[in-house]
Amino acid sequence: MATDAGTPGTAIPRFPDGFLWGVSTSAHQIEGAADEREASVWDAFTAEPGRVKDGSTAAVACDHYHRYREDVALLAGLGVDAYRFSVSWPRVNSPGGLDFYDRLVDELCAAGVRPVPTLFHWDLPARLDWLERDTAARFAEYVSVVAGRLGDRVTRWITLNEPAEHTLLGHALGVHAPGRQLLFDALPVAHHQLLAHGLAVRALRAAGAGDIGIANSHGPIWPASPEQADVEAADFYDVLLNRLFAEPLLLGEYPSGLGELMPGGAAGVESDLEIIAEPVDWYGINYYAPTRVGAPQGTEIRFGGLTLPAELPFSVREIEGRPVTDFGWPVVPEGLTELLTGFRDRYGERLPPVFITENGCSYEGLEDQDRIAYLDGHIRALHRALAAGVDVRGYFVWSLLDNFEWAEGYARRFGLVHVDYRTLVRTPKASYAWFRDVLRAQR
Ligand code: IFM
Repeated sequence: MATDAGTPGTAIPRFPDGFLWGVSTSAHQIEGAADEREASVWDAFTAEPGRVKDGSTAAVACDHYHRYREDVALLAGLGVDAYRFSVSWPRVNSPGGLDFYDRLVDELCAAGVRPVPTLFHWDLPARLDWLERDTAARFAEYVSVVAGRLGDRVTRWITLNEPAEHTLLGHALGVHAPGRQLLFDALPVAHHQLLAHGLAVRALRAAGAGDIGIANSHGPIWPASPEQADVEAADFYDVLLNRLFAEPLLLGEYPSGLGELMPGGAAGVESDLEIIAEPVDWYGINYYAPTRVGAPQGTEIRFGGLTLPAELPFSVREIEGRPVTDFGWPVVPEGLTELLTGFRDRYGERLPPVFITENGCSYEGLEDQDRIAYLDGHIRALHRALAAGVDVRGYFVWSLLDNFEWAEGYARRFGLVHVDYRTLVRTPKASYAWFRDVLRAQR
């Protein structure tokens, strides 16, 4: 399939020397071995009937905990420079938990794959709560422990994964763990995660670590029409998804009006913002698709597997005329160029070098030509952003393996490698061979 960002089959343009190519996963989605760690909020959530569409849990998932050597061999075969995985806080709290990451990091280093751990990817220990400010301090303590153990071999760190989605899906809409439907009362969860990020940056630096970033989810927001009401609703959504999580970090301030809604009010969060804006070495962006937003329509909205309540001050509309993934997400490669050039224009010198820490799509099948077309189009779109002067240093595909896709269970397959959840056999898909060849051609 040809996309307007390029044609699969023609060579992908050359990226600069030193550009980092990788793949991503997260602990809860692949590790399994749930009985060998303390409980996370996701264990409690998935145990509740109806929370996960296929009724599944991540108790076994891909059993990566026991099969990590096989998975590292898959990474080596793919030829990636780096592997982004996450460290499970509940596992680190459990006997032998850190030993696992020690072994994984050793195995990666021996295979010539650089480990890039994310320190929080949604699997909060069940006894903690992001509504509590103290969780940020607990996070920094945990980060110090992990850095103390792995810091001799890990040179690049990611503090948090997608605090926006964790706030929105987990605490505002209740479709992810811990399942709260607080709508705008979920804002303290955003603030406490951002504070946790800043404290973690300080803890990592104190442990001698450099090269620190975050993986934030971002996308262009398209107004449903040029009508003022649609444009205003789109701007508001842009604040919630993009600016609320970028600006405290990059500018040391909340978008206008939001500081007042945070715990302690605008004056109360001022000193926290100094911590949150602790400089990072690079900025990670997870990109999947743009969102088209219009004025509220007074009815529930079904969108990408979500049901959004009618009382929200915006409505999410379909992007028409585009292919969609199995998840129903539109395939819009040029949205990545738009996002990156838009960020560069908006934040200028304040934007550090960027890494795309996630990009990918869910499709069934081993002959996954649709995934190849998606990745091909997005890698070309990324190259266009580079050519337009955006300082992008790396790109990670989501995901190495098919895995537990949160509230969707095992129904959505994002992997370059197929996993048979009955036998746990891994089978590289056509996209694995394609990405391997792309990487070879870049060497
Ligand atoms: O699987 C998720 C991942 O955990 C966070 N980013 C989006 C992916 C696809 O939904």
